Amino acid sequence: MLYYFLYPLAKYHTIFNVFQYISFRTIYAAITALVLSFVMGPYLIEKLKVLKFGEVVRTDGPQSHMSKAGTPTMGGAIILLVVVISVLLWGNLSNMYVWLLTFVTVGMGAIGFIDDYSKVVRKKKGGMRPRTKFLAQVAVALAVVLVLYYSKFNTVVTIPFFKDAKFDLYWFYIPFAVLVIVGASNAVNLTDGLDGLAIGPMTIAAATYMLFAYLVGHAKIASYLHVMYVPKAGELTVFAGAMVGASLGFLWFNTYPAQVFMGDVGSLSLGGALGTLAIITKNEALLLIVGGIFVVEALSVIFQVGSFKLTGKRVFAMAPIHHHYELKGWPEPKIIVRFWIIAIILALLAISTLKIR
Ligand code: 57M
Repeated sequence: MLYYFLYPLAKYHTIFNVFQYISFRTIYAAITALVLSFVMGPYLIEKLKVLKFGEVVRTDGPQSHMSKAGTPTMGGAIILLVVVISVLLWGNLSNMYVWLLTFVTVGMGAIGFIDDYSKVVRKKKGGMRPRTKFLAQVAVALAVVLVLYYSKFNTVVTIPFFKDAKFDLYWFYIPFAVLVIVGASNAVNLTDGLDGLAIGPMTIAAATYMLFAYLVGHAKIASYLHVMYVPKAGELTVFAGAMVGASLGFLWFNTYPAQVFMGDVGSLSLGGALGTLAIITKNEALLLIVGGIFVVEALSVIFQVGSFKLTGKRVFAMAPIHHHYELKGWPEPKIIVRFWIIAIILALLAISTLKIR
């Protein structure tokens, strides 16, 4: 919004020129989101407590988690609010991609909210029916992917590290992109089981796609780096910047020992946003590296359930994999920080694909 009101003033004073620059607006979108989180966080956490939106901890998990019962949850609503306000302030709202990304973020958040609400407030065991939840996620993702597809979005997928490995998926891009968005949304949800475990790698992944959005949206840089140029995708840098600020702001309160959990309202929306960023920046396959922590967490569940069903034996002491390390006796902060370190290494590896191919 500020872009509309303040950039036209450049004809009176050159200082207002800065509002046209994506880099400037991204930095301030991140700072706005961070400051808003700090300011609104304590108030909203208090509100969640008053509303008795407290976590119901499962009794069959690691026993150390029982002390976390009653921690305010659904804090993801703070993240959503802060991202949306920051994007409305600093984004160019005539950009279709900004609206599509906002739609997925808010849409997945709404599904998560309904699920949390039924678990936490209405005390419905297990929350929303998994089938209903999954179909709702598919509907949100499909709506966005169809808009992209019918606006002649590039359906070619590139493979990281291989310059000439390009595949045009044609109409098959539709289910593929839906899978990326829904998969990312659920993988982040599975990861969100220790204090700061999901939001740390999320901050790192959003920062990585913030960089990619800027590069692929800039014709000259894209051509210099030989990456696919995606006209108008540069504006998503501002959105990703807001995600980085909001995630860091949430980490402030969610770091061990957590004062608040994000709930599905946070994990489903952030995961969906990350998947959509990967799609629109045309770095879909790179998400396997950027979001490597989320991928490994999801795979651990797939292997555990698959192995248990087929052979009756477990691969891990407990899935998702962070529970495995907890049961092996690693202190919670050690698991969390080690996962963050791996997320940073993966982000650097992903950035290196710009040169190594
Ligand atoms: C949600 N939710 C956390 C919090 C957070 C298929 C199966 C693997 C599914 C999986 C599952 O349900 N995962 C999705 C995970 C929960 O956190 C809440 O949920 C929100 C995210 N959706 O924001 O509101 C608990 O996680 C802990 N937590 C923290 N700090 C945080 O910042 O400590 C969360 C955020 C919280 C808190 O204790 O209550 C969760 O883990 O439930 N199911 C599982 O993960 C279960 N695994 C399982 O059943 N494994 C079996 C299967 C795969 C065969 C096995 O390995 O044998 C375990 N989860 C728990 N207990 N809690 C089992 C035991």
